Amino acid sequence: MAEVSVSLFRILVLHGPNLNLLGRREVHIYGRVTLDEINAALQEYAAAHCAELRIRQSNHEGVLIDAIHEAMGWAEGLLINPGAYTHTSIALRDAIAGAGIPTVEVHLSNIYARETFRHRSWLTPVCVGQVCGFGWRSYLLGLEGLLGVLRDRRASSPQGGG
Ligand code: CA2
Repeated sequence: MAEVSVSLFRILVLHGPNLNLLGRREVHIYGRVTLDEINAALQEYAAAHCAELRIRQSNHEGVLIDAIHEAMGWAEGLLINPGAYTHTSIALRDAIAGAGIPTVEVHLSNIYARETFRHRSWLTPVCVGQVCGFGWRSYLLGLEGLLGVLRDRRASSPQGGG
């Protein structure tokens, strides 16, 4: 019988500063779901949708940038909640643009309904898209969108299925 091999979509998931505190502080803004619970939900979704995830959280800009560099050559997609670096980091934007990995930016809160300094993201222009305001579900919606984009790209590539 012929063997069918399905190659998994390799995705790096990055969580930025302070997101390790999720579920324990500021629950009125970010909810009661912990980062471990979000990661478990992402892994479950990935397993059901032909994706392999590597997940990291860091409170340090340079560590996040190094993780993006290290993902070049492995990751086909990047899902990132850059935390407050969204609004400050040209370095993170340059890393995403330079890596050339299709990237989706996610936020738990609706950043446009909050303080004006949160309304600007330096990263969105170099991302495929942004999802915000759906709490922990923003991550799953972002992953769904990212996988859809990667599937389309695979299908229309010369070696792809389309
Ligand atoms: O809504 C989001 O996901 C944000 O990326 C969260 C960032 C914030 O700076 C962005 O404007 C929007 C803050 C993450 C801090 O997370 C905490 C969680 C619990 C307790 C304290 C901080």
